[in-house]
Amino acid sequence: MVVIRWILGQIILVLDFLTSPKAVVRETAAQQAVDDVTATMSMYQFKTCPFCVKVRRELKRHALHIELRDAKNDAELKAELVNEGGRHKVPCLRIENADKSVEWLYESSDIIARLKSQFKLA
Ligand SMILES: N[C@@H](CCC(=O)N[C@@H](CS)C(=O)NCC(=O)O)C(=O)O
Repeated sequence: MVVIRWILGQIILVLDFLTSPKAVVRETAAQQAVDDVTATMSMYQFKTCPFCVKVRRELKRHALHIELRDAKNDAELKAELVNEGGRHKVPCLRIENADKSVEWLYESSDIIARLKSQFKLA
């Protein structure tokens, strides 16, 4: 089972690499404005999780530079996700608001919808 899962993971990574979307190019000031906001976000993820790949592709497509945190192999990050986010499930987007409150957003589709709405993306 572990071997099959590993093989499937590698296939996902190869397909993702081969079909990787092209990133949008913004003017420097516009990209900086987006980067300033995405600097307050991080995404807890597993490298080969298909739902994480789905979100990572959207991040790349829209040039959203969000820190990726390995919640599978890094015990500290995994504990952070479970204790603060509430579940060991990925992907999960951590958003630090201006008032320092923190949102933990689970579900790949909800994460993508939130980013599209926040950055007014098509
Ligand atoms: N419906 C969820 C599915 C996410 C999901 O099933 N993630 C798996 C990894 S692919 C997970 O976190 N499993 C928990 C675990 O392995 O501990 C989404 O779209 O984000």
